[in-house]
Amino acid sequence: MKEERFLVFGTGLSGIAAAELLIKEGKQVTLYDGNEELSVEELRRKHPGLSKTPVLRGAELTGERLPDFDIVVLSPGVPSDLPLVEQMRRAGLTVWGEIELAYRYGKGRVLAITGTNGKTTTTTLLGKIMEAAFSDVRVVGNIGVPYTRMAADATEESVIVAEISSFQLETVDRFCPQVSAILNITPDHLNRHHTMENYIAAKKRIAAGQRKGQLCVLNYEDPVLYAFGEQLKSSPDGPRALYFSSGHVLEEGIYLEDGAIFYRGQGGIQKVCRVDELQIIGRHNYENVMAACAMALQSGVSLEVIHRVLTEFQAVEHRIEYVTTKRGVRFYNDSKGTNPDAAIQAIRAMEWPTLLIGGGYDKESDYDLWIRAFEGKVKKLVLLGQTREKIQRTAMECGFPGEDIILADSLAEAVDACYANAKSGDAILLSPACASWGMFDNYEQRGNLFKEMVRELKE
Ligand code: UMA
Repeated sequence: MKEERFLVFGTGLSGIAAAELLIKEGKQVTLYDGNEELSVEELRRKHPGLSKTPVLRGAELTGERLPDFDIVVLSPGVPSDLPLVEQMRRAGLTVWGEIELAYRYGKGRVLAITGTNGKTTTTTLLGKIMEAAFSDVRVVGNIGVPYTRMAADATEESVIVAEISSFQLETVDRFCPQVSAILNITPDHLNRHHTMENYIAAKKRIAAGQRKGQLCVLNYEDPVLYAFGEQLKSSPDGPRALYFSSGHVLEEGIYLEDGAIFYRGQGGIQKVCRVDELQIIGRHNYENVMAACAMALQSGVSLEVIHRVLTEFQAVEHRIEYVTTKRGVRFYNDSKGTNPDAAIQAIRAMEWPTLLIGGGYDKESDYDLWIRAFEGKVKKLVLLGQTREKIQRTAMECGFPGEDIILADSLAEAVDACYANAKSGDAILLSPACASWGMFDNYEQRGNLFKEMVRELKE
């Protein structure tokens, strides 16, 4: 196949990095963006390495021009069934995504993670574990650092830890990670993939190029992924499937039992860690931890190194972030819980009787699903901001006892009310289900203030 003339579709993070990689490789490159308004001058100013690269916008790319190219590299945001892309295929162009391009030009061992939720946490954690064990580790992909940017100077010794989205998987071909993982699959991005079947098929492509001797880590509790694992097990030339489970003790794999994570392989059962040694909480996070551990163990990292990194690993700031423990009461900052969906995840993650601070700016959300997710765990609901009465009404309609609701006029008052009502073994969680505006500039300011107040509380 001729591989000389490339058309890079999209001039965002991914397209720019792809074009720069191809230029470094001495290829002939043209950039294309569907946005007619794109300022070519600004693009060239920001990326001087592309000063001589032709740029086409919108209708400037006509059917007659397509034979000028051999390969089109799609940015993840460009749907692979776009009529223009279909036209390119008909004109004989090979369609690659940026992941395929980076894989073909890059070197090193690739560990790749996909899934609907938890990708970023798992990728970040695995990156840290691998960094503790290997000298050249690159954390790339959907996480925000294009894989193509890291591909050119990677060596055989490099370890590439890649977060891969379903968008990116639509256009892989030979991409072949040494170890892959699919964390979970629930409906998402259906406007792009049209059907759940297409979305699942895209996710499974992470393992499509894998062969015998390689590994695919899958969630035993997810029926689609369990079935996929069994299918892999019955195909002799495909990768080996290894499960992680938060609900079952496995004969082989990594699982949660009695508050600890165990790995069971050929050498018997080994304890990885107790979950109370972790600084991230919630079943969804234990699943992320198990997936990252399985991938690291299969890559030859010792349990000792894994244990050290696991116990040091912190949640993303303001997202179910552990703050401190005082008088036996644990404090969590989930100021980033600015909508009911995010706040539901946070309350689900609480494994203790919880005093919950909620409320804020009114985005006209419905709060009933959030209240129902309390499932008897919330001892006191402390409400503030514009939405406090609205949430109070919804809570009482949903059967939450009115006497356990406290209306506060400030965050300081809310923190004090929680602390006064908490006893050892409880948790205090700031997870407002609302934006911070009206009382704060942004959720970061709200979360930082909460942490400051908590640190000042007397033991
Ligand atoms: N464009 C077109 N035609 C289209 C669509 C886009 O011309 O039909 C052009 C736009 O005008 C724009 C460019 O393409 O100039 C944008 O490309 P892009 O949307 O692929 O964005 P990038 O900046 O290249 O970022 C992409 C990923 N974006 C998407 O998947 C939408 C980033 O993931 C990723 O971090 C980055 O590559 C590096 O690999 C973001 C994301 O939202 C974080 N991902 C989704 C998610 O996590 O849910 C999947």
